[in-house]
Amino acid sequence: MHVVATAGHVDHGKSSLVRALTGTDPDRLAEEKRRGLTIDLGFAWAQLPGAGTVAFVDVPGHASFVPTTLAGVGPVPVALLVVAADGGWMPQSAEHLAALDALGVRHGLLVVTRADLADPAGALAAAREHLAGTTLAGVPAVACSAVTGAGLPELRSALAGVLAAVPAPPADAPVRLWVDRAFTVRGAGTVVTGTLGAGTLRGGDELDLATASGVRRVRVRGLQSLEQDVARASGVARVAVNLRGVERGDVTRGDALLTPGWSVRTGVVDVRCPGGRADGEPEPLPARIVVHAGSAAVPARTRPLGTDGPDLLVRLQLAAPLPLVLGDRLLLRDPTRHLVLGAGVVLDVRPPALRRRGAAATRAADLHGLHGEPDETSELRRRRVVRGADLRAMGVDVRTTPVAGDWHVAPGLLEQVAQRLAALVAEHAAADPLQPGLPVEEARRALALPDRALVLAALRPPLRVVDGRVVAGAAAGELPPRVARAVAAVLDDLAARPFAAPDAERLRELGLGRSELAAAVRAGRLERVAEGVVLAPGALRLAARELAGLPQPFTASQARGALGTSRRVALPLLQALDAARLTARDPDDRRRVLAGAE
Ligand SMILES: Nc1nc2c(ncn2[C@@H]2O[C@H](COP(=O)(O)OP(=O)(O)OP(=O)(O)O)[C@@H](O)[C@H]2O)c(=O)[nH]1
Ligand SMILES: [Mg+2]
Repeated sequence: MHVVATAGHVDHGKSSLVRALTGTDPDRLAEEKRRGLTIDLGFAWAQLPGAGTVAFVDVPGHASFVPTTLAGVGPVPVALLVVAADGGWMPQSAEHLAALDALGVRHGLLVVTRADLADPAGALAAAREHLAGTTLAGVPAVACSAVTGAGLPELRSALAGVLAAVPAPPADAPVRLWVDRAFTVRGAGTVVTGTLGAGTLRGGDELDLATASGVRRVRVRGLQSLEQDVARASGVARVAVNLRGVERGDVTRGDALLTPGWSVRTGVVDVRCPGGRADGEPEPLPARIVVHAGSAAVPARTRPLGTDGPDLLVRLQLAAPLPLVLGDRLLLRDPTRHLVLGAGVVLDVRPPALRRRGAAATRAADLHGLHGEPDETSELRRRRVVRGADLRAMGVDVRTTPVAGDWHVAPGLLEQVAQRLAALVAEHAAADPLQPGLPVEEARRALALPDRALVLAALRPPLRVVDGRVVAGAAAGELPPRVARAVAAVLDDLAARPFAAPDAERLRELGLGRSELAAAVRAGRLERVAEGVVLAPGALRLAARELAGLPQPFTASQARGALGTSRRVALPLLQALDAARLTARDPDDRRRVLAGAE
């Protein structure tokens, strides 16, 4: 199927032309028929030899209805620009052409109609001049009369030729159906219609319905195309979608049905306005404009960021969020002057806030050279770290593998982070050699990473994580030389009398305070028995072996004698042995060595 939209000034014969081509009057409303004026979008279709089924979206030409016109034209890839032979080029001829140009519509026909009323040559020549320099420059032109039928065969064959050159969009592309009508069908519920530009819709599909108030998951209950029930429809197509569980009041023109996880519903976008403004003036955009995307129209504030060659780089603050992807072409318009300002090509759907002075200029520099192609490498470079799901939502084809979880990072970033992490760990150790390492969370913050998993992904030997802290593996057993010397002296003392733990005075003399002892214990150089009581590594097992030589059970003072130590050490040592399940204490306070302990 092909979908073609009309365009052109009021009363120039658009609806008459659609009726002449399809046999159906696209003006459905009583008021339209009474006033002889199109007020709302009209739909009609026919088989066209050489082109198959062609559906027409007929738009109003009156200046008051331009938003409706754009809602119809927005998602349609082919246009019939209609100019009356007896009317000539008129304001909405110009406004509609500027809109088609901004939207990048390249396929179409110039139709000079009402050719039975005046010589079409003048209107044709004028229109050709206006088309020059737009996306529709050089399209075929046909003169005809909807009343006499003259020129219609030529029009049909020219249209078939144009349609043959329109590339078929990918059927497996994500779906974004901009709603152009929503209504209730008795017994079926809410139905929305639109022009499906690409991708495939199926009965039963789950989709996201994006509206001004939010996004909700909906299910396709039934599908029609051109009033026929269908199981599936692929773009380009006119479709009517019956939605389960959606009230008529929940959905309106400008809302969109989306493949879940694709497109970012955003209120802020950075755009490139190619070639400055459509009217050729180099001046910046007005502060307040209206942004048209698909069938949606929302007011927006503009903030100039800078320029890139002849292009403006602009931030748009949308009054209501729109579901957008990178590369979308927005139509920018000044409704007060009936002026199409041009296109805004979406460069970023999640731009950073502009807080500091000069942030706009920095941002413009970041956007230099970007044209909206959703390129993974360039997105990764600018964003450093981003979730794969977010990239896909922006319209990026994600090909790199995540480095941790769903996190993708800029090329080379992980190596930089790994180096920086090594430096941080070294700095941390230098600042306090007795500290057990840099907490992972602290490292995450210092490295400005969004997830601890990324810190772990950047660990390179000899770094490793012990108890939630990053330590340099080789250094883990090392102590500062001063502490190492003091510990060696303690171990010397203990070599002769392994259970005569150094007393407070000896420890003070050696400069071994609480944190030094803790570091020595962590490094596996001393064994902690109690606060301030340390022995050589393996002392507990050694004690259990000594005590196994006593008649069982034994008293604390027998144990003290056997171990050759003081009460200060023996009592906590026995408790430590109990805790380690090397000994067990009887109710009478005597102990026995447990089997396996010796
Ligand atoms: N003689 C003659 N009259 C025509 C021709 N095409 C349209 N008309 C008449 O021109 C008037 C406007 O035609 P429409 O088809 O309603 O024009 P339109 O462009 O759809 O108008 P809007 O939708 O309101 O913008 C009607 O009275 C038509 O009968 C034609 O080829 N020859
Ligand atoms: Mg009409």
